Amino acid sequence: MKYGAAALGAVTLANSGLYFLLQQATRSARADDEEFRTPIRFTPFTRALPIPPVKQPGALFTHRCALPSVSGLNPPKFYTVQMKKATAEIIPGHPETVIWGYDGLYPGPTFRVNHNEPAIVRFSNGLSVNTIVHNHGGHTSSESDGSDSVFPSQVIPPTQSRDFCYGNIAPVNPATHQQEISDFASTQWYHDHMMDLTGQNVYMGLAGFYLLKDELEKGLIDGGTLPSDAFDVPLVFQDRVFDQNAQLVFKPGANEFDGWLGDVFVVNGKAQPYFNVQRRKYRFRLLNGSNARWYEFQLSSGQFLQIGNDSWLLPFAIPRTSIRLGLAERADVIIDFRDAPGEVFLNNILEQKEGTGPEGTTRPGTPLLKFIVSGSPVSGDARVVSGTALRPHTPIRPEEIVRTRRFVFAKDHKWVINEQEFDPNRSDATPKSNTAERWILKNDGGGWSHPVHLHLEAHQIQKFNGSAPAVYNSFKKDTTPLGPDDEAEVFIKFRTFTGRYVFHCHNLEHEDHAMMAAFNVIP
Ligand SMILES: [Cu+2]
Repeated sequence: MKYGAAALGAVTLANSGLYFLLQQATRSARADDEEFRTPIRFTPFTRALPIPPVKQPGALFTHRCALPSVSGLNPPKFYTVQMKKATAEIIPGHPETVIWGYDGLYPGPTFRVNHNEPAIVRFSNGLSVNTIVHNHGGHTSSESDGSDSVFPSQVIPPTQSRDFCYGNIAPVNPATHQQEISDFASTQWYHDHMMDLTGQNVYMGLAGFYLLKDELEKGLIDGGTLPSDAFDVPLVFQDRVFDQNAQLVFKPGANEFDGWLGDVFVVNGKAQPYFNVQRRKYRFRLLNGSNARWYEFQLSSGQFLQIGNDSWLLPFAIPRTSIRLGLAERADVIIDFRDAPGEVFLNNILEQKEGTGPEGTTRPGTPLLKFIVSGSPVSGDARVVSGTALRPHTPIRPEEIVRTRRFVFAKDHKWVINEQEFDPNRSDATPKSNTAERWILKNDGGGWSHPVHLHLEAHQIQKFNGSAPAVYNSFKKDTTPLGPDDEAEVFIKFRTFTGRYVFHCHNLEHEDHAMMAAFNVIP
């Protein structure tokens, strides 16, 4: 017994559905412990990859959302999403797994929305726990950002609903009052962000894609540079543990909240699925939606052509042999199957035995997804190749910086930033609207890895451990992964909205315990 009942007693758990699992926990939850291995065996690549349905707008309703005051906004579209329990077949042959899903789906439905077309989404909570929704990578007003409990009025108690207002705009340049189209986002994802419960709520299934498109991206697609929506596939990668009844097991307190790892690899809610593809280029939005597991993706044949990083298209397409994603990071990639063999595996070559962070790489690694390639190469395929121009990048320049702040991520008795636990009533930074700042993000080491996510705005990595970042990381990011002792210097500009937001480690167990801080953008 490495950790006994005392440690487990500290678990914040407002939900009875998982309580019986906690009662079973009497030992450390290291991923290599026999007790926490899924006892169910299955044959991988026997189930098709699920593609989450596209969320359809519905009838308009009375709301209290304040739409952003920018010119050119179209009338909003209205959506209603019900959070509820359902059963799903995650492991082949076991349709009885209880999940918590947006619209009862795991992952949730995919939003596909357009620039200047606001989405007003009414989220109703049919679960027995508090929830709140964050649209990750979104440029969203403070009232609708879902920045944890810094806005208690956005918390959705059971049986209640709240409206979230997504402007689907780019940040506004204060000099011209025009939107900065260079900063318009593509690949966001929405997920739960409820203080103390985020790890549990996301693990149980509360996550989905939120994909945006503007005139520039539409031009790239309609003009034949990028694949059309039919060949644009979101892929969320997660790891899960199941008990003998195929129910999800979540016991983060058993390993001192280092981070909860699973031993079953799940893509779009299915354990190790296959995907039938034509001989053409596909666009995939790779998302690390795990609680604590990092991935490094590599193909068994061929390579990736990266066209986007986190939410934003890159200025030009960059070939990548492998792509590492920390928690919540995304990579928007093209895979070209025209000359591929009949089977291509997407492998995870990163080893990780503890929730603290990843270890070394191993090849060929673990196959997560099998592509079955058939037919003849299509004609008139998407033209994107290495170096193809995509979205222009407007850098934040050093002469714009008005202030430097330093944030140290470390472990005290809890996970802390600058030696303080999260307090939703405290603002740890008060940047002025329409100014840019330099933030130093430092991991104080100890063997832990912390992917740091800043809400509201993209940031630009200037230096990573004193050097220029890799080219694919040198434009816009919303999450910067820090390994042990790493230090990133980032520039961030605060535009369009004032008010309170959070930044935090995106290892969800670290975030819940309590590696998060609030900033308040002041006029
Ligand atoms: Cu962390």
